[in-house]
Amino acid sequence: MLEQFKELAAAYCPESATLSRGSTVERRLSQLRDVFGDPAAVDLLLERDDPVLYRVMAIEPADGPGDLHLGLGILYPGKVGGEYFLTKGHLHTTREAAEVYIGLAGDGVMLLEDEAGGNVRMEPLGSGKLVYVPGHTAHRTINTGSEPLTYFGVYPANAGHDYGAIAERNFTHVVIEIDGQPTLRKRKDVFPNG
Ligand code: S6P
Ligand code: ZN
Repeated sequence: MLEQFKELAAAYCPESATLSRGSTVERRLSQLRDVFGDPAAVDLLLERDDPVLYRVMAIEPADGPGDLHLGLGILYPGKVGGEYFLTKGHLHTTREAAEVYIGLAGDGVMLLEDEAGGNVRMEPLGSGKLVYVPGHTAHRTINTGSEPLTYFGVYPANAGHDYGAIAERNFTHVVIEIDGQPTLRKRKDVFPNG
């Protein structure tokens, strides 16, 4: 596990915010079209370009279910339809599995929403910031700055990712810029049709 962590850290180049090796998942704007509140604004942007919004390099643990799983995320800056670039967001398949996010560089927030949708909050994630994601909590990363936001996610090896629930109903809140500040708002107040 320690060797794997070192391998992951060594593959990350802070200057270029890229990964030199490893299995990397890449998500482009077109793959998140319906995640954003204004898909028409996404389509307009897609006429010109389909940028990579984020990359995740994951290290699978070799030591079984008691081990930890590591993900290194790089979320690029940008906006579409008034929303910052963001990740799809997910719950863990093993709902009680928690996660710790360790911010490495950039500025951003995490949107946390318990499974029932009753407890919603936004927590800062950026260089030197830590975010604890309890079990049963949907989580999405949002880049609110002008540089790539990079972070480690550390979670139980048996956590798994459930994207289905979020794809069906999305988060109930969005983070948009108001008076220059990332601000949490109810989705239906910002995107009545979204
Ligand atoms: C995994 C961890 C992160 C995310 C990454 C991308 O549990 O939370 O590594 O995978 O932020 O987000 P998403 O929602 O597309 O997996
Ligand atoms: Zn997670």
